[in-house]
Amino acid sequence: MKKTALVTGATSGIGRATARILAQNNYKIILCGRRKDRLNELENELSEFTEIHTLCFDVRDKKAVFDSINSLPTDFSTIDVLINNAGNAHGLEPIQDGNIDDWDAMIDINVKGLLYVSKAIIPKMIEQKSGHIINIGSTAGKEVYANGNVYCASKFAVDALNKAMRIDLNPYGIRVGAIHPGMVETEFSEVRFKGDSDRAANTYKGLTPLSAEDIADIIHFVVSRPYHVNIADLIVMPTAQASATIVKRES
Ligand code: NDP
Ligand code: 8X3
Repeated sequence: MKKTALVTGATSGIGRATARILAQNNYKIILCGRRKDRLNELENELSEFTEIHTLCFDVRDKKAVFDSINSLPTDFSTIDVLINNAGNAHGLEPIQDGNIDDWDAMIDINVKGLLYVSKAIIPKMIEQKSGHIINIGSTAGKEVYANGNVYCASKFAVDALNKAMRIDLNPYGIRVGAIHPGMVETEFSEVRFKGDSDRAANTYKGLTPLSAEDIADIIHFVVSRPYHVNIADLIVMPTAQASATIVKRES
């Protein structure tokens, strides 16, 4: 029987690439995001391969999260795989200059949003006595870097929640694991720098960053392991990156 995967942040970057690879590998997909036009576009594209359902909600909106997930039609209501991917960085300033709205956004989306979606789905997985949760963390959740402050804190929280979920859900046979990417060229830097494309492009100048497809490919590998195998924690960086701040760039 086909498995069903719910992907948050499916309208762009890592989430969209993951939805594509899973759709092409026989999963039914629930695509989530706020941009309805992009959800519709991707639904059209992927319907060639599999059954697709879209859910348009903001992960910060607790009620919308629960209403959306509870509205799933029966043929999509058994979620086998949850990809907790929606998230972003907002700003890159020293703590004393940080914008409080940016802080709220990162904590509300990357931490509380991930919790709301998980809380809406985990009881169903417990009932099913099966499920696989992939939390998208970051190297920023393993190592703090200058000006990363609140984004790093939000991803350290994802790292902690990933470990905590694995412990709490262990009695129910639910697999939980995190993937922590380094530099991946997506819309991430455009969002972080609020549409400043030059600054965004500079992030990846002189190196070959990871692509969204590189991470999606790994997510597909992780979710397609046999049931007794749980890849618990995986850090993936471009070859040019050795740590958050040590990056080899060609001039
Ligand atoms: P993108 O900006 O390309 O994609 C972010 C996705 O998150 C979009 O689909 C967006 O959809 C969704 N999203 C953002 N805010 C919300 C919200 N409030 N409610 C619902 N969905 C939301 O970035 P990436 O693909 O790079 O990022 C995906 C994940 O990977 C994030 O968690 C990020 O922190 C993590 N990551 C990224 C790295 C990178 O270098 N790119 C490295 C390490 C981790 P929409 O706007 O339609 O709602
Ligand atoms: C995204 C990677 O280096 O901007 O999580 O923190 S980084």
